[in-house]
Amino acid sequence: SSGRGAVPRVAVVVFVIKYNTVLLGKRLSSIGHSTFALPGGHLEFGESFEECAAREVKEETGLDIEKMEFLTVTNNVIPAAAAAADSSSNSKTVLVPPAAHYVTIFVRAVLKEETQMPQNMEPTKCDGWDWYEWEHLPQPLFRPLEVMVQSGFNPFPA
Ligand code: 8DG
Ligand code: MG
Ligand code: MG
Repeated sequence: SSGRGAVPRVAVVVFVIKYNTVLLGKRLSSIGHSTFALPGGHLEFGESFEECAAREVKEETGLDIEKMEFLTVTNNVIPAAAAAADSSSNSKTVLVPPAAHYVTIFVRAVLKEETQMPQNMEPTKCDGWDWYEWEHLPQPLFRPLEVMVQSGFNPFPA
């Protein structure tokens, strides 16, 4: 939510790593609609990052993960679509509040059982999940993920 009284929220998102691939799904939510993103969601009161990662991945894909590891955190101020689309203004001044503001915790994890197949558990929020090679990521990526990839970030163990 945005506007008066809006506060930054904490999200935990997960690179589920299988060989040289990661799990991505095309978003159907209003924020980042039609872009490819990691499974993940809001940190709930009292949860650890690891618990949130496992819960969100289970809720969204049906997959059981393990070996959760913290990778990094980013600050994501997501502009309102109306502001982003406004090409009539030459000013860089933000005239409307951001659509959302997330402090996003990036975690990596692996499958408990390698034979598990992702299921589209929330079909109103996601078009479906699939594995993508890091060198052949689908486009467009969800903006916070795109920014990380562009910066050279790599989620795979060294
Ligand atoms: P919930 O009700 O299940 O808790 O939330 P959700 O519906 O699963 O939330 P979400 O939009 O999937 O994730 C929360 C926010 O996390 C999202 O709006 C922005 C931030 N976020 C990033 N990068 C990514 C990403 O790669 N994937 C996802 N799912 N969210 C991300 O900054
Ligand atoms: Mg969720
Ligand atoms: Mg989600």
